[in-house]
Amino acid sequence: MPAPMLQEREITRLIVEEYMNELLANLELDVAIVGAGPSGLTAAYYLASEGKKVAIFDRKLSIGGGMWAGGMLFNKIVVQDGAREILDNFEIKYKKIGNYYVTDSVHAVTALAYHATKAGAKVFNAIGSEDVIVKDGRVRGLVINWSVVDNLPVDPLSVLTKYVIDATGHESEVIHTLVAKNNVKLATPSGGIEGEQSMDAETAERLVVENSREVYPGVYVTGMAANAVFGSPRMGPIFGGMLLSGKKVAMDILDKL
Ligand code: 48H
Repeated sequence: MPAPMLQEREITRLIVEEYMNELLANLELDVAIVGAGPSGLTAAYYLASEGKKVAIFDRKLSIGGGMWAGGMLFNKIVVQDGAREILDNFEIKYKKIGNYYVTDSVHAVTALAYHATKAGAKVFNAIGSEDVIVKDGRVRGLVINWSVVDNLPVDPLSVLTKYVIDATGHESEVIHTLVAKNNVKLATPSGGIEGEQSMDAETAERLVVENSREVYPGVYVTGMAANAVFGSPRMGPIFGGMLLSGKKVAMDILDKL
């Protein structure tokens, strides 16, 4: 009998071998991004486009964060004029209505993910970050674990990185863990986490770009996490700030690498 063209053992071997090769190749990074929402994907694209070694870890199986849902599950998003160039960089189609650009959220998420990964960023989905490595007053690595083991006593693994970006959205999880476990002072007015304020789209969109910066040696905040850490308002379903914020942290880190 001739050997079958498709062999289960070979399919399994290819998946295991290729995944492990990629994991091994990403144990030392230029930038580890936690969270594959709009800000994390945008930062990944601009960093990877300059040849930097970038991996994004998202604890969910599907990436895109809060962008899929548009506003209240109406899957459209609104972007302001200042971020139109970024829409164009990602080849995102939009409709211009007055000063606003309206696009489909599913189209926008898939375009961000396509261009970030095409530029060379590696997405590890279903892997969460549960801690960081801190040595000599600087974050130097990320502690990662399968998100499906959430309630099991499974020790994590770690990756070394020159920079970590907290792109975890409202929860700003990387910074919360950093502050909870270490006696650290952040580059915020109080030295701690200021906490997110109620909605004010105009102020929030302006401040989210300003707030997108290094908040402790080796860690940047971007997107909603930046406003949560620096005590600024939420903005509702306008997404230009997320894109501009991701680009801003990427450019700041590129200056240092
Ligand atoms: C791995 C993690 C972990 C972890 C979380 O929420 P996101 O979409 O984040 P942003 O900041 O890029 O975009 C925010 C936007 O979606 C939003 O919520 C807005 C504009 N709100 C305004 C308003 O008024 O409500 O994505 C964060 C991602 C998600 O995919 C999470 O699964 C992931 O981070 N994540 N991944 N390890 N510890 N924590």
